[in-house]
Amino acid sequence: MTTITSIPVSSLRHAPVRATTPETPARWSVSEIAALYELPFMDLLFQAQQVHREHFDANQVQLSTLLSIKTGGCSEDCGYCPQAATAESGIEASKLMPLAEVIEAAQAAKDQGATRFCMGAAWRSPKERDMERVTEMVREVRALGLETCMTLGMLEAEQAQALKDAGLDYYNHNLDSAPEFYGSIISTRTYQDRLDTLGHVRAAGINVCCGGIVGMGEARLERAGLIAQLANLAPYPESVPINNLVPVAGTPLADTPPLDPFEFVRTIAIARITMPLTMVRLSAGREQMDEALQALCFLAGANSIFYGDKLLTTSNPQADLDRKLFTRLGLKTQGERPAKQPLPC
Ligand code: SAM
Ligand code: DTB
Ligand code: SF4
Repeated sequence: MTTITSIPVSSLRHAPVRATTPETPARWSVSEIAALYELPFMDLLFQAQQVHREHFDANQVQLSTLLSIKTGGCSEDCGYCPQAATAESGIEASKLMPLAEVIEAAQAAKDQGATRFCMGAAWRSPKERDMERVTEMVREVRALGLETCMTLGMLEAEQAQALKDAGLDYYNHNLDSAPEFYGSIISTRTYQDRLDTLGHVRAAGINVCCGGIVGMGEARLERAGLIAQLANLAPYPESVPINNLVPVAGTPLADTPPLDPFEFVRTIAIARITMPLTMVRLSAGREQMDEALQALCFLAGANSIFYGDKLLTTSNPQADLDRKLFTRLGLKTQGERPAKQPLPC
């Protein structure tokens, strides 16, 4: 097993050796990342855009579509989540979705232009009887010519290996926040539990998708702490979803004041600078953003989104609105030529 441990802030205060490969990532101290947050907004975005252009086509986005294959009734107590059994969100617990429905949704996502299909389950961790069914889903979705991603909660080493054997491309498991803030949001699993799962996923040879949520009432230093944890994973994740809290009625975080939108953009920019080769995904919260703010997120280095009218249980911008936005911005999607620029009116 690959053991990953959370890094104490004190051990990170040395000068970083900058490197651009995930295998030899730069070591980022929390204070260095906090200093990036303090930069004038324009300087930060300029730096992020430079890093972005060194490694990516700045006019291209990758599209992943989500499907909740098992919704609600979760035994965990994540304070942001409408699917926790303890949340009074009105979400009914459902059983694991039949394979045929999953395939149908995956085909529809492909037809809309998604290249990756991400299946999420409201579990603490999958049970043995679930493994056969989820591995079958991976095989069938892959057979459609889509990349596959799953997010099923904590995994043991053998479960990660079984998913790898079925052909799983990515596993999503988020650190969610800085270790110092984590305990005020979740009590039913530890930060180390999450790092252990990431270790099993990495050891099985599955690409790691790992990010977090901002706007949960954390301090700027704690946002910096989350980015430090992600950027100092060796290798750092191939894919980093940055979620803006979607405040859902009936959850403990329902009344959290919204984060300053520029602080969200800063977080995207800093993820790009500290993890130059990762796909930075502009994730939950897009429905609450206007198009200009989303464009700023792309300028800051986001190059992937969740695409499709629904996230897991909450809504996401309509796919046709996203396509219109791509056209207006001249963004092309993975495997596509640049969208034609509209004439200025
Ligand atoms: N149950 C699995 C687990 O937690 O590991 C997988 C599904 S869980 C819903 C996936 C991720 O969605 C969470 O780790 C969290 O980062 C994100 N998420 C859940 N509710 C959210 C919300 N209200 N706003 C933003 N992100 C949210
Ligand atoms: C991730 O980081 N964000 C996605 C995906 N990974 C699974 C989930 C967002 C969920 C938002 C709340 C909901 O729709 O239930
Ligand atoms: Fe359960 Fe995942 Fe929601 Fe936590 S985030 S309550 S583990 S579904």
